[in-house]
Order: sequence, then structure tokens, then C-alpha cells
Amino acid sequence: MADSENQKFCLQEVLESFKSCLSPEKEIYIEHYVSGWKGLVKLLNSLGSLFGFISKDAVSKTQILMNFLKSENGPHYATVQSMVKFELDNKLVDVDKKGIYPESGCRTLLRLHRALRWLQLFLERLRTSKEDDKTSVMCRDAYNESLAQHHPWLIRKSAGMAFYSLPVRPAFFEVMNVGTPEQVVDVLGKAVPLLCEVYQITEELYQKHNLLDLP
Ligand code: 1PX
Repeated sequence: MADSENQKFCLQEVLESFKSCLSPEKEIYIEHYVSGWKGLVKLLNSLGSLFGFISKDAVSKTQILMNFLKSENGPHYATVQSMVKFELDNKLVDVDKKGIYPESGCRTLLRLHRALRWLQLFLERLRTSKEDDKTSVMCRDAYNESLAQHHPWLIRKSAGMAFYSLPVRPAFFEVMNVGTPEQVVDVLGKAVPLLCEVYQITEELYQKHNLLDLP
């Protein structure tokens, strides 16, 4: 298939993207960070139309970041660290309320960063789950503990409805395209600490610059 966007989801591939997004100095390459999300969107797209509104938002956020990367300021968007410095130094971020930069790189990445926390919590639940455990419950609990706090009622309700339609655990493991359930658990065991590290680095950077509540 020519268009990689249409290819099947593979957890291993997503893991590789998040692995390559860490530089030896622990900077985060935006290009690979975005690739990781694009990989996850493939899985989302295979889950049916109830997930369409989530996929649409994730695609739009990755596209905003890719557009910055391809722009004349592209080199400043190579890493999360350089993006934060560039946008703050040049006052390209709406800090207190929405203004002339409603789609800055910093606020866009913050939305994905919050979603990464959900992903980490969800995957950890999946990893330690038993065969009969419900993916919808794992997903909902992870969501309530993280992203839900940043979403208005309507989004929370729509997300909650979508979660009910998630495939049962064995079918969900199939969709991950890794192999046997044991292999899935093994890959998840590698994925969770990695996502955790990427999350932590971003969280500390955003905290240091007071960016965790960008409108
Ligand atoms: C191996 C298993 C992997 C599962 C992969 C699933 C990938 C999920 C990708 C979700 C990306 C969600 C990004 C959401 C960013 C966000 O919070 N956006 C909101 C705020 O943005 P704004 O610009 O308005 O300030 C926006 O309002 C959100 C809209 C869409 C609803 C987001 C609900 C997110 C629920 C996350 C759970 C996904 C369920 C996947 C089930 C497997």
C-alpha cells in the first residue's frame, strides 16, 4: 500500500516512534512524537465511527505540529524544548486566555501530552488485566483519572459512549497486531515505561515554564 496512513496499526511500530523521539540529551523530537500519534490514530480508525470525533481531533493536532515543522520556522520545531523556547521568546503563545495564537505549538502539544497520560494509564491497565476484564472499563477509568478533567461535559459523554463499543480484551489484543497475548503483554511492558519517560520530560518542561494550563 502506497499511503502509510492507510496501513494497519502495529503497536511495535508506535513503540519505535516513541523510542526514536528521545534524543541522547533527553530532548523530544516532535517529528517522531507526531509519528507515534499517527500510528495510534490508525488503531482508532479501525474501531468504528463512534471514535471518529476523537480521531479527527488527534489528526488535526498532529497536522498543526507537522505544519510548523514544515514551515520556514521548522528548525525551531525540531524538539519540544526548542519549540517552547522559540514560541516563548517570540511571544507566540496565548498564555492566559485565547487570543491571536489559538493554535500555538505549545498549546497543541499540551493536548497530546495530556492524552499521553491517558494512554499510559490505559496501557498499564491492559498489561495487568485478566482475560475477562473489560477494555471499556479500563479505558473509562484511565480517562476519568486523566483527560476527563480537561474536557467539558459533552465531550466526556461522547467519549464515554464510544468506550462502551470497544472490542473485548482478546479482540483488542488482536487489533494491536503484535502476536499472542503473552507477546502483547511483553510489548506493553516495554511501552509503558517509555511513554512514562516521554510524559515526565514534557511535564517537567511545561511545569518549569508554567505552561500546564495553556488555554
Ligand atoms: C494500544 C492501544 C492504543 C489505543 C490508541 C488510541 C489512540 C487514541 C488517540 C487519542 C488522542 C486524543 C487527543 C485528544 C486531545 C484533546 O484532549 N482534545 C480536546 C481539547 O482540544 P482543544 O483544541 O479543544 O483544546 C478536544 O476538545 C477533544 C476532542 C475529542 C475527544 C477526545 C476524547 C479522548 C478520549 C481518549 C480515549 C480514546 C479512546 C481510544 C480507545 C482505544
